[in-house]
Amino acid sequence: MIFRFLTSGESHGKCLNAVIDGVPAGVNIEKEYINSELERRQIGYGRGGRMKIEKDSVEILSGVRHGKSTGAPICIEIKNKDWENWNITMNSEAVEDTEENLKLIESKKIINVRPGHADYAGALKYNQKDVRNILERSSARETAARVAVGAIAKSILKEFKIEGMSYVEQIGEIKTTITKDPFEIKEQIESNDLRTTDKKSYEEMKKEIDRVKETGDTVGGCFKVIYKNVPVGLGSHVQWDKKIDGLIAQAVMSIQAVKSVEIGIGKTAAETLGSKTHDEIFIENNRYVRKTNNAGGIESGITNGENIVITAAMKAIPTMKKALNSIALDKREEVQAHFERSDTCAVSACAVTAEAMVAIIIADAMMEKFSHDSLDEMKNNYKNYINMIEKR
Ligand code: EPS
Repeated sequence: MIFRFLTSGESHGKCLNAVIDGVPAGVNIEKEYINSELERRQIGYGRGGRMKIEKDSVEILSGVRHGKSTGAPICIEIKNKDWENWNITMNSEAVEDTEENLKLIESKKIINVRPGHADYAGALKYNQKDVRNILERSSARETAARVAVGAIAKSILKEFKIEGMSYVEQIGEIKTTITKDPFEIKEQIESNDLRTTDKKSYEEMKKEIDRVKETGDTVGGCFKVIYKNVPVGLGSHVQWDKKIDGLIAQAVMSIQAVKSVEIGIGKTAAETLGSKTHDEIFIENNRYVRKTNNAGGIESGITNGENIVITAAMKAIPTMKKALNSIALDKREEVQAHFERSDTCAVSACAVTAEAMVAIIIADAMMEKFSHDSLDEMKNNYKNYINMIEKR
């Protein structure tokens, strides 16, 4: 990968960070734009009390000068406002062992693992007595850093008019279907706090979240991510690790609580005959056109110029008031799983994170194909390539 990044930070730690390497010199990197993306992730009917505390905002610490990338690694930081309530429990240094401090730290210790979370396997793998040491990093709070990184990837894509969007397609069993080009209703999607497509679905989904919340349960759902104006020829058929569908699937599946990722018609392909699966090619006004996009813009691991269409499913969050049967680690006792403040539903936030992850994969593939030292060089190479393929 050329566009590489790592994140660090705990859910109730001081901050989240990311170091991003490979961004070409000369890209406009605007703090306001990154913050607007962070805000999109924070909105969401069904989110818990934490979102009322946080107002995510990024600090750019390196790699950007007067609003433009220099080609050097970019370091970003997002402060956790909730840190002020956790600075004793989560401090990186030893805290004074007063009775009050010890009592507080003990009260935040977790041994009752939550089925479905990283708690059990993580505590065993890292040999941790306090499951908080696993919970803090496995928390989806980390996705704020990914969205900030995704905003930087999107800033590169903007230069090539590549545009993405996402929407919530399903909450629990409530589904929405759209017949229109989703880009045409982008504003409508962005203007409701579930990021879904129409008023009727919105009201039904909201009702479902309220109902689930009342019972102390949680609910998941499905979302779509779509990118348009992606050129033909990103990714490759020649090696397994160059196939862009595989890279996208890994990137989206890596988001906390995502359980499936489909491209194009996805698993429906199993029951669809070849004649109805593959997108036929025609010539209209001297251009190659397709009337369907069942492939979701990718054939044999290479983008084919159609919209990239991804559907992913997010499971219901495993932190539940209606606690599940579980065990207390090291005590070998059956107990009720741990509960602390959490979200009832975070599908709309997950969709924004997935949009960011896909932007990262597409930006990386663009840089691999068109070089990445400077934006100017990248643009020249892009132009030459487009001229070349337009003659075919
Ligand atoms: C999360 C639990 C909740 C969420 C959090 C993810 O946090 P808390 O335990 O502090 O209430 O709100 O999500 C975020 C903080 C965020 O920014 O998305 C979890 O356990 O994954």
